[in-house]
Amino acid sequence: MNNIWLTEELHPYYRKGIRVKRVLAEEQTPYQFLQVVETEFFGNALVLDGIIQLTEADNMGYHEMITHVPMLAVGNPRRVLIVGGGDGGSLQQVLRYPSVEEAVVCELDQKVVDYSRQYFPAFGDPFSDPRTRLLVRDAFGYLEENPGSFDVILSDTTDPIGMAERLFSDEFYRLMVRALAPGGAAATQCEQPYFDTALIRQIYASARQLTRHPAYYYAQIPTYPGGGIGFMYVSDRPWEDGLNTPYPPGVNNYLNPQVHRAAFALPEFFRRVMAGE
Ligand code: SPD
Repeated sequence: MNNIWLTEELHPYYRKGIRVKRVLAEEQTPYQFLQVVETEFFGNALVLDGIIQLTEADNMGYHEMITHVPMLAVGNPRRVLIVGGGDGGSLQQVLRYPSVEEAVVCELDQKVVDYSRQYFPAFGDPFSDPRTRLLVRDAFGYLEENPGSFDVILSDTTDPIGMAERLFSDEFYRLMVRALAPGGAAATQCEQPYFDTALIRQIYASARQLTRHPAYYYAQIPTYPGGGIGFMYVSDRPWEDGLNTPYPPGVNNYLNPQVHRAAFALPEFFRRVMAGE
């Protein structure tokens, strides 16, 4: 076993590391420093600007939870928009639904798509599915141009640093909700309760102004800071609508009915934060 560690420092007061076998690819794209590494335990990992985005071993918790919670709540989603998501992990889950007629992926960095297609074959090359439309562009303008258009929107982004910061703003949430069709639902990458409390609270407040049933939920992802990450469910429809919807064809590796319900249970300190107590 060699001694190369990928040490991530997303927060100035916290570090974590995974042991790396070798670097498979690295390139400075027009937007970010992209690496694909082979790790000792987690399989291949996609790393952007030094931050782990996904690994083969534990991405299922992220992609199944960001995707299926809103998709199941809507029931028979036909049009889906993924903001970011150029790795294809969420897209793979979206395309499991026979009801989906079109899945638009609005990803700024073509290189994320290209390298992911090469190094994450388990995603099944969802970009070659005829229902997929890849738009290599910024999502803000696209949301503005498409009010009332999508049954489900997923904001599958990097962390709120640099160019991605705007994707966590009130303005982004306003545009995203405006782009939902009536009865639609969105889920967004919404960070870590311990480290990002103020940001999550601000987003929740914004989502409450815009929709009737926003809710925060959480998934365990060992390679993310704190061992997991949360999502904001944003809709006029309660997330519980999804509890009795049959799963789409294919295999779940993280989501089951118990996990679905439990993901919305918040630890007491964080429940108080969200309740404004
Ligand atoms: N701190 C890491 C957060 C990563 C969120 N993006 C994941 C992209 C997977 N499609």
